[in-house]
Amino acid sequence: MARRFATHERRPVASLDGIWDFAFLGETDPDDVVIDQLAFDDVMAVPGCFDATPAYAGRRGLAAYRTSVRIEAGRQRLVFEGVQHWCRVYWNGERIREHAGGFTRFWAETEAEAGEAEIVVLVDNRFGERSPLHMEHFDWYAYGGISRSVELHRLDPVRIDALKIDTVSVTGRRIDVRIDYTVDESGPSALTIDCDGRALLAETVDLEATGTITKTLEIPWAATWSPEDPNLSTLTVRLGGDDLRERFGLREVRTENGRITVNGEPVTLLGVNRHEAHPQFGHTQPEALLVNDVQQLRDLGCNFVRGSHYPLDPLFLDLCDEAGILVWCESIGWQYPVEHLTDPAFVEAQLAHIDEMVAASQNHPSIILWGILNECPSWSEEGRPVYAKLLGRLRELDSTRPVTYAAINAHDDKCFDLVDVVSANTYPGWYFGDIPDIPGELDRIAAHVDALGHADKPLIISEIGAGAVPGHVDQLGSLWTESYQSDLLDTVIGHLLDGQDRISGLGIWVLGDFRTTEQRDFLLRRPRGVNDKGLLDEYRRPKQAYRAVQRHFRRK
Ligand code: ADA
Repeated sequence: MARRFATHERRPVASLDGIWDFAFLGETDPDDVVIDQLAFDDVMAVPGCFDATPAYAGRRGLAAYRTSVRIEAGRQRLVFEGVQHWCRVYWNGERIREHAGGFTRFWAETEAEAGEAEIVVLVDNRFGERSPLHMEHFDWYAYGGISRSVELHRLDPVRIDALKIDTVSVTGRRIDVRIDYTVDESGPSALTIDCDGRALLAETVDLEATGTITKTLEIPWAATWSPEDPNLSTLTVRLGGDDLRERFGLREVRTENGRITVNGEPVTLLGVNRHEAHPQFGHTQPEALLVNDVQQLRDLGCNFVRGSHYPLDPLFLDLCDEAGILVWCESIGWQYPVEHLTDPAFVEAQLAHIDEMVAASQNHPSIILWGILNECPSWSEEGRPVYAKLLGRLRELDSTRPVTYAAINAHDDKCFDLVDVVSANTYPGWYFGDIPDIPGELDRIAAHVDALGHADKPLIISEIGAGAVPGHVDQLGSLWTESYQSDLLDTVIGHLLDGQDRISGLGIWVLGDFRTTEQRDFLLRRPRGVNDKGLLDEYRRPKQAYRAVQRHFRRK
């Protein structure tokens, strides 16, 4: 897929992005589909979301995608960057993989003869058992389709499956490198590691059927990555006939004395939440749109973005690495009820999703925080073990970054002891109370967190905002006007930047408007079927609040 660097030089990789054959099968059960009898009567863009296109707008059901490709004999790996929400993959009619949950990379493998291969993917965007991570009443529209890029890799008998690069010491310019591999036959193999074109290591290693190689290496020439000066390095690993390149930055993230530090310097996070949604493309993010979003983040003066509420497009993360924008990367979740959290199938699906999220994103220096389960029952006794389990998995996979979750009600939360960073979503002046009370409410949250014994943990207001119908104004500045939203955010940021020093992070809800299904009661109702708390409308046109936020952020 389009990245800002080539991930392979030796391994043959073909992009399968383009126009695929398509059939919408509606209510059909995937188990009833006879693959060679499918009638493909339409076409669809890959990547793309079929239910964002005019012909299938808002449709839920099963869809079939088909393409074909000429291949050389050998082991083939189909790499999917994201399919919404469930899929089953066929290679020349043979079922080779199922996957549930969008927004993360997974792959399907097979041995194949040379010639033409037909790939069929059944894609289901319905809610139900097959898709335990999705719910109909998320406050965003869960689009369906092969929403991110697809590649075909031809594999060597030696395969590098993952590469993790961690900074051990910024001043000592030392990194830890972990290489996970699989081989067809164990035995000796050549390993070389280069960084920024300079040879770091060349040796022969004895490979088991599957294993991990770890090395601590020095890169004396490498410059430090920081938000102000985001220097990047590229590591190339070659093992047997395979290779893998990853980009990284030398930097350390810690939490100390109630602050997040990057390379020892306390940072104040000033930014926004961001959904990957567009009225015409759904969750698919054309490159031009990603560049647009990063430009607007910079123009606003943001140094921080929260990926709400699922893992972000890898290319967006590349652009954040380059721009020095700090990222909160979060696994999928939105107000799941207690019954979800106590369902073992749900917990297993969350764990698999977290594994995939970390595997795909762990080398981005911009990611400084891992998050889980937005606004879920961290207030309940039943929820607590699930929070402990998922946060524990994150720590196990990556001990170099702090972990957090956004609490729906900080005053009633039971899991703050499990995180490194306490994060609170709050909507004073919108769902509760008047604008003049906003500073008071922010101070009360901070005092409560401290009283619970967490004064040493950084505190972030991970969401705050108000709805504004684009273009709507009146003399009163009433609810849903652009001026109401703008005044509210002006009060919030004014207080956070000048009225207190306990809260050191802000994620405004939200960068851009987006389509939603949330329609429960009066205030939750979304005019135009859109969550319109954006500083931009859904086509990225600024509202009044954009300028108000920009004024504050830029002076910092
Ligand atoms: C919540 C939630 C967001 C969005 C927001 C709102 O706090 O985390 O996803 O739904 O409220 O607009 O009400």
